[in-house]
Amino acid sequence: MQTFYSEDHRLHHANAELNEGQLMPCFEMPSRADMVLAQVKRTELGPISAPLDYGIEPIKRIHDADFVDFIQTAWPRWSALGREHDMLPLAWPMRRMPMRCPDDIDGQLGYYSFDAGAPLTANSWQAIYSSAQVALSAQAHIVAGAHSAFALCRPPGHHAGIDYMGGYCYLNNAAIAAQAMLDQGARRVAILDVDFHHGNGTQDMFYQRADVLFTSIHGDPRNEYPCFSGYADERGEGVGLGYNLNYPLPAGSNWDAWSRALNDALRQIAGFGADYLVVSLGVDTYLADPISSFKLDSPDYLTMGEMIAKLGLPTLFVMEGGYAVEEIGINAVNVLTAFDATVTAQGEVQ
Ligand code: SP5
Ligand code: ZN
Repeated sequence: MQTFYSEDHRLHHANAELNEGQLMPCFEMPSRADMVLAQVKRTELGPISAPLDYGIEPIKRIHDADFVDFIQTAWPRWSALGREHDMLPLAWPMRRMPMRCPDDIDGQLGYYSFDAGAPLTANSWQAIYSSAQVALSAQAHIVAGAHSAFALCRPPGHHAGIDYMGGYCYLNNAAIAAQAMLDQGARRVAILDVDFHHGNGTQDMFYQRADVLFTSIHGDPRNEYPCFSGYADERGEGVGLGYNLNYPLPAGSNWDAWSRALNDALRQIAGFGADYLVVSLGVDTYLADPISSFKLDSPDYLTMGEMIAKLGLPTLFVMEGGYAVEEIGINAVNVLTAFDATVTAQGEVQ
């Protein structure tokens, strides 16, 4: 399996995030991608390529243009005010307030985010943009005929919606890739989000559409971030009704419970008739993850890769969360090596 990766991810390294009422060092840090890349090399998963530049258009196919312009230009506006520390929002529009975009940078930060979990720094935009290009490049590899590809994206993307960032996410790499597949002739794309957190941003993108089936297995929003979406009764709207499938699971869920949800999601995906599968690959379901509460162990990720491979679909893996830095590489690459081994054993085209 070919990996796509950009060194630019290092340009995004924020100082602090708010967790349990305290500012603490960001869990989403550059060493995460380093650990995954090191494990890709160690297991000889396949070649590693730098991304090509597909420009801003494929990003604006799925994100609101004003939102993208805002992230791109936010830092110069911030630093012009003499501010040199990370950008964090201050206030958010709330129930019964008018949804009007203010002029002020602090107001706009709130308008274009849903939490304080997506700080922007001086060079974040370059990292964010390159992360999206990594997903687009891996996607192009699959559209050109490869059976699989791994987009080692950082920062991650699945919490970013049409016009908002949050949860360490700015541009929704998986959604951008899925849309690019459709724009090149795919009729249907399925997305399987296995990150511990609900992929609220990806759900937002495709909620009213029937050409993308979104499935997500995650911590129950009654107890877990992102707190306000991910319930099982969020099933899509209009023509999209029935094409959004959430599997909220209780804290402490182990492989038994988790894999039952996966089996069901895979059955739904098989019946959907997708041309491609995009996997939002978060490994924060791991038992030692510092911000999550599932109990998957490293060998479970092998079984996960095997089960996904049995769908027989050309599959794009997009890196999302995972904060047990020591094990993130082992767990993510376990999914990929087991996927490859299963495909080979089945005698499919590689
Ligand atoms: C991409 C990704 O995995 N983003 C995750 C962002 C999570 N940010 C908030 C973490 C809060 C952890 N504490 C929650 C305890 C819930 N009761
Ligand atoms: Zn996550």
